[in-house]
Amino acid sequence: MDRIRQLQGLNRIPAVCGELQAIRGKQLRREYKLLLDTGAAINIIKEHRTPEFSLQGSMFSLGYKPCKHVPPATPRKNSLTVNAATEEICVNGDKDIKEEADGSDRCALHPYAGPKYGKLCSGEIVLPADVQKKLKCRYVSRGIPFLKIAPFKEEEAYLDPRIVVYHDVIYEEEIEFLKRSSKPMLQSAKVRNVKSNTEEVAMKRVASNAWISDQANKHVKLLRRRVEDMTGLTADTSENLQIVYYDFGGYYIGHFDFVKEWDTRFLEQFGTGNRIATVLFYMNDVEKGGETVFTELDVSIRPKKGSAVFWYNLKRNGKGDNSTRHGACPIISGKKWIATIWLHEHGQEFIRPCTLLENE
Ligand SMILES: O=C(O)CCC(=O)C(=O)O
Repeated sequence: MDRIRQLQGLNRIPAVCGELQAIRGKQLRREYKLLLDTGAAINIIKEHRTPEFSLQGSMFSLGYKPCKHVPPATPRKNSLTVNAATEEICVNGDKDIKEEADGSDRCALHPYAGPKYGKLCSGEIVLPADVQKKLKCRYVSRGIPFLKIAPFKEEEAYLDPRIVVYHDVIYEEEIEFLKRSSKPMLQSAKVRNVKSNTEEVAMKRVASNAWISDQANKHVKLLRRRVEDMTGLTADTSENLQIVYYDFGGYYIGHFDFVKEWDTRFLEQFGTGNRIATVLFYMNDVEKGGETVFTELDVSIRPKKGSAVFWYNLKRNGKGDNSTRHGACPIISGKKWIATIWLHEHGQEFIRPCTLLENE
């Protein structure tokens, strides 16, 4: 029952329904009752666990109400079918539950998830081999004297738009500091409601977060400096460091990091322009799930402790790049800690000069 106690300790619990099938070793069957913090619904998790936890042709869904079980047509070894019916993660509890003719609820694809979120998370879609073979790894020093001794290990995840992963760029001591200092401040993570111009807890995102504003702290200072070396951009106008913690079942469906042009109120609040780029540090390995997926590009990045992913959210012409829609896959086993820095437009004028070309 430890897992359930752990879940009940959360501010907000995503109900998890589904059947997981173990494919190796001795099977243990467990039934769990989940009480939602709303008190409104009870869900049951049926789990078959083995010491080597693995899943086969299973169905997994997140929501306030149990989803209709439709067995997958062709169960695949070692894979997780997110929802056999829609082949997408379904997020109930929002307005997006469709009523079936027979009156039952059915998981409906969240309109903002992006068409491939579920398939990328289940591993059904992977980056095509012809795209993959063009990707390279390299050492990068960018003429910075210190980096000549200790260059960054850069791995391309996608070429256009460019998404790169830097390995071993956040260290144990820094990770421990960030986890320790953010833990007492963690709260249910919010998303922006454009209509009300407020931040609110929503089923699009199930995670906890905290903001580290202590720019004077030596770890934060060093990390920001490293971000500048990695990206070549200035972090002077960036937002505070955001620490995000996902527990079992936590996720963030497909979304953009840039602010839409018409959301002028939000842009004005920043006062430093739009979020030109994102740097996302992984602070632990995740046992199963938790990949960062780019739903328009078929890119899936597995969290690896110490690495960081970097991409531009804006094109050179200042417009939001719609191909950067991304999300965090549900945590199937384990937990996930990340630290994010959003770099802003102001101060980058000479570093990344703009263009008037429509497509650049
Ligand atoms: O957790 C991840 O992998 C993605 C997080 C994210 O997209 C965000 O916090 O905006």
